[in-house]
Amino acid sequence: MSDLAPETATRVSVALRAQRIETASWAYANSGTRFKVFAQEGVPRDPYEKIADAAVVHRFTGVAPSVALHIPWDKVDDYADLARHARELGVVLGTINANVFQDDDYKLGSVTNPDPAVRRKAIAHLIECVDIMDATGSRDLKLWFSDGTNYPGQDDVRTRQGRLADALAETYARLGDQQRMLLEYKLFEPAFYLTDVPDWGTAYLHCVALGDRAQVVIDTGHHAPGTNIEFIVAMLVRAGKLGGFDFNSRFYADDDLMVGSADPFQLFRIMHEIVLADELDKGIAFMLDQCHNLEPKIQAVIRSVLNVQEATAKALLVDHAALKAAQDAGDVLEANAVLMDAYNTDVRPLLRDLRADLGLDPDPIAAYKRSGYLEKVKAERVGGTQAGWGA
Ligand code: LRH
Ligand code: MN
Ligand code: MN
Repeated sequence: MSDLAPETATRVSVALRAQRIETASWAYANSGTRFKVFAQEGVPRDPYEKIADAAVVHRFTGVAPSVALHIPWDKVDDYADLARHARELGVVLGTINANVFQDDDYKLGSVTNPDPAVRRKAIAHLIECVDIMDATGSRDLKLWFSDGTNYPGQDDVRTRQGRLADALAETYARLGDQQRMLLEYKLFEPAFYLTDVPDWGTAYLHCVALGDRAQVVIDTGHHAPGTNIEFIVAMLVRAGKLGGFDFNSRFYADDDLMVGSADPFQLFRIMHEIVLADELDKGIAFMLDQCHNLEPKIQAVIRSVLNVQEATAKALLVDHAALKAAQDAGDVLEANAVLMDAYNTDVRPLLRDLRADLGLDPDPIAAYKRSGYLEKVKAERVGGTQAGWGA
């Protein structure tokens, strides 16, 4: 039992019940670094099996009912059938991620490539992804471009921005009324001198030019060390342009480690901005974008979902009235103490109660381990696939 006041526990539980965290198909497949992929036993051999693993995460956590796809990593003949398979397992297909970063043609860029034929190929893929969204019922198209240059003078900055804007506009025009475009930025990598969408300002400018259904996505691993990500959250929320998160943790660059593992306090600060703005259930997509190179994958995804849930619970415990009173009084230390009180609260008893109320095991990881699922798939699946990179 949690020792919070009953009204507080009820308020927090109601909000947590409504929270949705989307897992990523590629987290379940083999992945690695530029140097080595460590294959694991029992990993999915096709998109159908990735969705089966995602459904297991939802079964034990109760808050991860959708799974993002990455095209063409998750290419199938019949996407409506894949969506049916997901529904049968109790989940739905979520965000469609376009991959215009792996073909040889994209060496000098995809939608910003100097060659019009390559640009056409890339735009055709983006539009194909919207066709897939129609078949899967997905709301969001998430776009990350590896486009950039390695050397000063290699290509013209403004010309590339124009090509990018044209490609985004053509794709945006193809979206249905209920569909959104999420534009993801990343500081650097794989391009090292110039990246065409390196920061939230660039993404924001393109999204504003496109319209209401174009929104920025924040991948927590895509910033310089020391960046105040919660400030970016606040700015985008204020502008009505925060479409979602790709959650993960980093120490150095785009490490894609389990969210909340490197810096749980940062995750709390991010969720605090969301809760403070009352944006927890207003359409922002909370997605995981991680890979689990060393650790068992399904268990790691469960851990990640729980980490987001714990950070959210703590953010929901911040006493907003006390915070505002301290801020208005200019009481620096009291304002900080209000935040730290919430952060330092042990929310695990509350989460255990919540899960029991939902008919779930209070300890999802223990329940998953007891279920024998991993042993079963290790026996059944031979020759799992790689998510797509790191070979
Ligand atoms: C790029 C990125 C982007 C891709 C994913 C696999 O680093 O974060 O979201 O789609 O990784
Ligand atoms: Mn990402
Ligand atoms: Mn990334």
